[in-house]
Amino acid sequence: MSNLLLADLAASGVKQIPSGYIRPITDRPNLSDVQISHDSIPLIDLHGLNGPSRSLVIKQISQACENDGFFQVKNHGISEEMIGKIMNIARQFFKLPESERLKTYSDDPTKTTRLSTSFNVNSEKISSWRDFLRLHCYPLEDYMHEWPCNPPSFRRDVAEYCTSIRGLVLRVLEAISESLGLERDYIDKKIGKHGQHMAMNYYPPCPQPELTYGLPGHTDPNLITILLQDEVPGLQVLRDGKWIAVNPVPNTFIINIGDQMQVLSNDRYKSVLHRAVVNSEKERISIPTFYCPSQDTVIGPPEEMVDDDHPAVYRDFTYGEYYEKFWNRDEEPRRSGEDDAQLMAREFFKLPENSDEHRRSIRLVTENGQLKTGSTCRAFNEIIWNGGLAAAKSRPEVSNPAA
Ligand SMILES: O=C(O)CCC(=O)C(=O)O
Repeated sequence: MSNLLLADLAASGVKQIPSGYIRPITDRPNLSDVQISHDSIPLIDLHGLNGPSRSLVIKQISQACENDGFFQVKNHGISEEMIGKIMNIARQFFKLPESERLKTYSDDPTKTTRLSTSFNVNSEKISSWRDFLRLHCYPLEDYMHEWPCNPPSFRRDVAEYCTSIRGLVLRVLEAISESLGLERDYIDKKIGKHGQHMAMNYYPPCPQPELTYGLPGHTDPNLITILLQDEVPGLQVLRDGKWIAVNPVPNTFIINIGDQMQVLSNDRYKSVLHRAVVNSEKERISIPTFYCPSQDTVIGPPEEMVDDDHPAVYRDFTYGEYYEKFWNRDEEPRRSGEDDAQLMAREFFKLPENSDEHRRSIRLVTENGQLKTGSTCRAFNEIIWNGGLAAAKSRPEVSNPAA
């Protein structure tokens, strides 16, 4: 056995998890302390987006993004048949013989198609109970030729799914733009050529689920994530310092705000910590689609979101810069509570609250009534980061990591 993949270790019938998967006592899922209820996150009916109830649905989306960072959607326009097909193809893929799966194995996070295990085997100290296949999928023609061709309908089924999910994402992005008081196509235009990745997560049954995670607490570095999960519970989100189980509702998708959306909303919308736990009985599959800006897109709070009462919380940065920071942080992307959230990648891009830069930017805005508030803040941030701190700090070159 190669030991590269978890599925094969798990299938060998181990009764105890290897020590590399065991979390310290202070960082275990504490499964008995998780809140389980049916209305864990709002369920929004997207049917109303197409008619006179549009503004009502947009309000629901706005509240969910502000309060929960997560919501579920029904009447999203993606057929049950397509949902069944994509789940089936993922299940079939993870049942292929190990030698067949390993054809796509790589531990290099810059690869645009790869099967791997855990989270980032190169940097993490403790492994997670997960294998995953990660695919870049927009534009399709750039990536499809790299995808597995076994099962035989893999490329066709996955391409159809990606196209439909992209349609859903674009409708949701329009609604989110409107909910922030921006032009309907603001985000679409802002994120350059757009990027879309998907993962197929496979969590085998785990003999000691109380000792490990499928995925430890993290926020998503991208713009917005659309998650499909099978009928086995496992996803949990953090609310008010407490983990809440988001149990599966058939034929719905779970949508969550990613870090870039939090920045674009100038912290009005929340990119919330979430995690996946495992269980001893059943394997679980989840299929997130990570929608992203293109690497060269400059992200920062839009002028329209910045005023005297809401100074810009972040400096401008490129998504490529952010993504590199996300993957290359010294510590693991494992966050078990709100305090730890201070260490998340987006913290590196904040304008320090009580620093001279922040105070001066507020003073500039309030003392000069002639100038438009948002642009003044933005202009000042640019001076600070391009000519000031950046010169002192020497910003890292933007490389070309997998987006
Ligand atoms: O499996 C899940 O429910 C969560 C997956 C997830 O958070 C991720 O892949 O980043």
